[in-house]
Order: sequence, then structure tokens, then C-alpha cells
Amino acid sequence: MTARIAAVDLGATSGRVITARVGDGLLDLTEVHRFPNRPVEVSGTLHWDILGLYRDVLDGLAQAGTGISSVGIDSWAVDYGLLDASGALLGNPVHYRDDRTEAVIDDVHAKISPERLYAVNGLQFLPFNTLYQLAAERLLDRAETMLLIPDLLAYWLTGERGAEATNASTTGLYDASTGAWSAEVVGALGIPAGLLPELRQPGSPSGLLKAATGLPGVPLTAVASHDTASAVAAVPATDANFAYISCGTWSLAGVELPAPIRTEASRTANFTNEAGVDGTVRYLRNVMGMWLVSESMRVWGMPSSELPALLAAAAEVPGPRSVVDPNDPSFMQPGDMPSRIAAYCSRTGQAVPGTRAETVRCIMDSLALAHRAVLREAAALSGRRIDAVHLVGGGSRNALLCQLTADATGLPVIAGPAEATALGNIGMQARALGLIPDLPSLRALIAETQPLARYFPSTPETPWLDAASRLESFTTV
Ligand code: LRH
Repeated sequence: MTARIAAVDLGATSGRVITARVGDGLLDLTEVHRFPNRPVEVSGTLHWDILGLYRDVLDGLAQAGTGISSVGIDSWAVDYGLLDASGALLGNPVHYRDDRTEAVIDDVHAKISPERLYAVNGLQFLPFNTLYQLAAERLLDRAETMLLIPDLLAYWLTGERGAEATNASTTGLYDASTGAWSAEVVGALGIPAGLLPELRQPGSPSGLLKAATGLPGVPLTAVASHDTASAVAAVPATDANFAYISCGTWSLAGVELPAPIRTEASRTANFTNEAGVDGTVRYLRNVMGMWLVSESMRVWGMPSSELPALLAAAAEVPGPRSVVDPNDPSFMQPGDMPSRIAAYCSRTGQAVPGTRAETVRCIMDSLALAHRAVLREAAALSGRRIDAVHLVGGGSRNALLCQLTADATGLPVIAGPAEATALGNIGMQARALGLIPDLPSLRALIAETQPLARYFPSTPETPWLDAASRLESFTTV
């Protein structure tokens, strides 16, 4: 038996609607609609253009056509819309790169300490975690319900409200031990009871599409709606000793574990325990990934179609030379990334990249070095042996980054699938339809059907060791 399934996958810079034919060993993808996701600054606040995105979702579903058995939605994490008592959207969802939380982080930590927060939610500190955003939220007193982005779109498509669990686990309000909203954290922060809808597990039915969507009566299925959770579900690993890097706007690097780790060492290393499918834990740390390149290209006025040429030029530049900590707070907000990278290099006494190719080479070496650091720490903190690194997502098309990651980590890198997030989304729907029995079968099917590339360490470790210790000396200054 086969079925046609549609995945809506929204990333921070672009979205897509992908259909797949699944079943009988088949997993064929067709991208039916791809669209840019362009944030908008209004009166000093950075917003998502949520109605524009919803329109593109509708357009994509129209392109998908009839004969669809199920639709699922995933997006980036942490951001939300608020509904008033009539179900109307209050304001426009704020982008996680807006700096509104800076002023409230200390207040939140005065109400509940970072140590206690980590003991409950197991989450890495990121200034945009939903709990800080809610502390800075001006519309809270008028809000009845908070819906994370995929849940908000699901509500508009079906009229049904819920909170999908993998994405809920990125809010800071979710208890990593019980898999429920944390009454303790919610209470400590004075978040109104009832703001958070009931949790839904990936695979559960989430309503039927309304007539106005053009696909009336088609079932919406909750997937691992946090894009990173979908991407990790689609890692084509065939045994347990693997690490993954879900590489797109961010590089999310880590291992999959059966239970959270909330030791003090893990907290100070800022490792997160986000919920994966079937009770798995995504033990990882965020690395500010290809954002550094996409933002540089925006400043240079280069369309993304010019990325391959830019990477080819960067591959000709010798490296590793100047390196930056991609997670330096100066790189977080939109702006003139090449100048900020130059300022970092000059501040740390390194050669300042002079050309675009040198800047991109500096970013690639820095990301490879960050991948090395995170995976070594993940292995040390979890005791998990890493035999291979699965690099999935759009970054898997970046042969330079894949090769440098193999060189810097000293590990084989298996690159692909590029559409891991959509495949994870589709996979959970296929499982709900009874077409795929379990997670290992989904991964095996992806390994069999999707093109993968392999990269092996090709250079001595010494220059990477030198660069790593140089970088450490900057970050402790
Ligand atoms: C990647 C991602 C990541 C989050 C960030 C906000 O798209 O979902 O896992 O930390 O966006």
C-alpha cells in the first residue's frame, strides 16, 4: 500500500511544501512550493510575516492537489502567536532574533534560578527561549492561548488547538522528566494558567482541514513539529554510535539519548535535552550555523544562488587561519556580519579576512571547529562513543563544510539527506498511517532511498588542534 503525504516545513530563511509517495519501500519526494521567509522590522521590533507564510502554506497545499492522505507541519522552535478569547491573533509573532528579552533575563533568573530551571527543563540557555520571550511579552494580559508557530498554522487550517511535544520542549516551560508542562516553572514566572494548550505527541491526529484551505476534510497529523526533531528522526543511521549535525540556519550538533542528562557539567557546557520522537532525547548544543553566511550574503547583495561559487572560492583559500566563535553574541542579530567577523578577528589579533572568499573560509573553518568542540563534549558528557557523524539538512550540500567537519572532528561524515526535516515530517505521518512500523525502519528506508555522500578526514589534526586552543584563549578572555 502507498499513500501521498504533504509536509509543510518552515525554516528561518525559506519554507517549502513537499509531497511524498510512501509505502512498499518507496519514499519519493516532490517539492511543490518553495518560498522565502523574510522577517519584517516594525517600530523597532523584528517580526515574522506570519500571514504571508500562511498564504504560502495555502498556496503550497493547493499545488499538492487532491489525493493527499495527511498533512503535517514543522518549523523553527521557540516562537509563538497569542490568541485572544475570540481566537483572534494578538499582534504579529516576534522573531527570536529580536533583542527584547535582554532586559528580562535577570528578572526571570531572580524568580527561578538557572540551576533550578535546568533541573526541570534540561534546556540550554538561549536568550530567546520562549520563557524569556513571555517575560518580555506586552500582550500577555489579553491572551487566552499561546500557540507555537506550527500549532498556530495548524489552528488556522483546522480550528483545533494543541501544543506538539517536541516543540513544547524548547519553550523552557516543559518538564524533561515528566514530559508535561511544568507547573513549577509556569507558576514561578506568573504565566496565566490555561495559556498553554494540551500537549500532543508526534503521530497523533490533529483535526481535519477546513473547507477554506482547498483540501477539506484532509487529516492534519502532528509530526515532530520542531524542525530539528524532524531532522534528527530522519538521520539515516543504521547503528547507535552516531552523532548528528542538523545544519541549516543553525548547526544543531549532538547525540541521541534514551534519557536526559542534567548534571552541573552538562548545564555549564550549555547542552540541551530537547524531546525527540518516541521518548528519545536530543542532547545537543546550538552552533550559529549557515546564518553567518546567509547574513553576509544579504549584506553583500548576493542571491543565495551564488552560494556554490562563493564556497568554491572559499575552498581555494588556505585554512584554518583566522577563526571565530560562531556563538559570539555579536553575531546573533541581523546586520553587517562581514564587518562583525572582521572586528572579531582584529580584536583577537588574527589576520582580518580581506575578501569575500576569505570571510566565507573563516566562517567555514570556524563552524567545523565548533562542530568538533560540541561533538567532543557531547561524547564526554554522555559517555556515548561516536563512530560517524551524520550531517543532514541544507548544509549537507556544502561539500566544503562537510570535508572540513570530517577533517576537524577526525570522523567520517555521512552527508544527507538535505531534506531531512521534510523527510522526518513525512516519516511520522507515514507511521501514523501504518506505512512504516517504527523509527529504525524509517531511518533504514531513508538510508536506502536517499542520496548520501561520504567524507573522510584528509588532513593532519595539528592545525585544528592549534586553531582550537587559539579559539579557547579568545573565549576565556
Ligand atoms: C532550527 C531551530 C533550532 C532552534 C532555533 C530557534 O531551525 O529550530 O533548533 O534552537 O531554530
